[in-house]
Amino acid sequence: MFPVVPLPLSVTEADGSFVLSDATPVVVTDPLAAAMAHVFADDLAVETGLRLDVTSGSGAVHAGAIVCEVAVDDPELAALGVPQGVRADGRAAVSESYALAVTDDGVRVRGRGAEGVLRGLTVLRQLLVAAPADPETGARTLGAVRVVDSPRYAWRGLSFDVVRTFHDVATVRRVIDLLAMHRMNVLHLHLTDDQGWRIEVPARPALTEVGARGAVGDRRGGFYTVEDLRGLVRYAAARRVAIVPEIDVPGHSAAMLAAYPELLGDRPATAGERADGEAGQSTLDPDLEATWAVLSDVLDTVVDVFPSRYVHIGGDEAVGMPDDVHAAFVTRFASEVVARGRRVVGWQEASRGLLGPDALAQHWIDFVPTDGTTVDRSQFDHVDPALLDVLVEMFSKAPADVGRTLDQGTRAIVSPTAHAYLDRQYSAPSDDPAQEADRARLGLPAYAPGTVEDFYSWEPSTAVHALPAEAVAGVEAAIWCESVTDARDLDLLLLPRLAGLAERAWSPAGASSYADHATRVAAVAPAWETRGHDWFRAL
Ligand code: TNX
Repeated sequence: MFPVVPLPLSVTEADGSFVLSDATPVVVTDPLAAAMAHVFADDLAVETGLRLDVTSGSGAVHAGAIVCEVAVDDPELAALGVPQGVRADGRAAVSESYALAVTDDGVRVRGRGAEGVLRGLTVLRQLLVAAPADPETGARTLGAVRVVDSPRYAWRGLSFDVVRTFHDVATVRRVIDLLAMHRMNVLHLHLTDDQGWRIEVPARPALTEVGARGAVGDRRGGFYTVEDLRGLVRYAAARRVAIVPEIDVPGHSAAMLAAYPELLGDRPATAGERADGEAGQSTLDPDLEATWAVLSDVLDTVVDVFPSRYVHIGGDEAVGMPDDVHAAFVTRFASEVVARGRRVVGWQEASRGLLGPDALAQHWIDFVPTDGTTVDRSQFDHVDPALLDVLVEMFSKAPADVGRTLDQGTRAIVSPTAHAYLDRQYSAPSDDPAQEADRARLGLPAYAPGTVEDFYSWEPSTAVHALPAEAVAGVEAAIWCESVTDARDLDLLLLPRLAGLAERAWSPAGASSYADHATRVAAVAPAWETRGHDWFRAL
């Protein structure tokens, strides 16, 4: 068992070993790799207690060290080919490739880009967490091994709802740490929704003064200042995680409408923040220029704060909005993003507007029949009957989104709810009886409960009906927080299933069985625990 998640592309174990101690230096031959080495040394100290010094040096022999090099033209790494899809930060998709060698002489990490060095060092961390430690010195013995690795998909993300429950900056950092630990590279921040507006927009203080007050139920509201967000962007970038900000319009916009009630125009809908967690029925009026004036200020802040190549425009569940009005809204908002030099991501419903070949559509709706038969209404038992007709009508249109996506040359991020929505209840008990109460509480009751394996044993290239493998640009999990009240709840839904998702996105199809994956997850979980994360004990 190789104690690493996701499983690397190629692992060759050999004879020999290397003992790593506080005296082992990390030698970097490239200034770009130095930042990566510092992040590694800090994380390693947290997870193992080992404190390593980072020094710069040449690529020559450094016996007894961890040598980090960037090797853009390395033939072995070049031969690995190109990961599928796009990088959210616009960097070359190949640059996460790396080779890691542990021999009797030391450790060598060669990345095709600086991020390859980081990914390789992250694998080294997991090996060290699992390696036997000398009880006196803390030194750890690594078996000789050679790893050559590259991700399957270039975009490996998590969509994180910070609206239904407001998560503070420290919690967001911890989520970034978890993503980086599992070699994921996108944090999609769902910053706006019916129950709250979470991004400060200096030109429009009402958005947060009014729109950020609430959350679901009586949970406290909150928002991130521009400085908070800049700090998170830096923190994530140091771990080669891109933050993709989402402004979710024209539906899910009740918090924005609470701040600017006049933007509702004459739509037949209810304004005001919804505290109950259901999708609001209020949508923005696209005929009002004031709508676009506010959104223009919002996007100016978004592109100022987030360097990400992509901006997520939402576009989902515009309950009650006529199709043509929704499509025209998405088209115009998307063009506003493009006018600011960025590319567009939208939920799959956004494909009903004009997105084009540079954009991505995030396909998630997997609970409607694709054969033209009617939607099973019983699965929406929990929904307010007054809303049900409108929801069923809306979801009935979802199967046609695939054709609309492909016809425009738009590629897809796949997030099918059955395999990627982490706010799904656990169907099997935890090994820890104390977690049974959590199991009953956590996850949306609207979804059928799922196993941990459901998040591992699926195939992204065929998961969306009628979507061809080559149209898949990436894989994203999602954690919606209607049922999540605090950071511990968040942990229990993220872990261990995020690890399954991460491996699905990184490792080749069929590279490992679920049983082997589960054993490896158990081997990496001590690092979660050392970092203070609880996790749902069901592997
Ligand atoms: C649907 S997924 C939504 C969210 C909810 C989620 C609950 C999507 C694009 N919209 O507003 O939180 O279901 O799983």
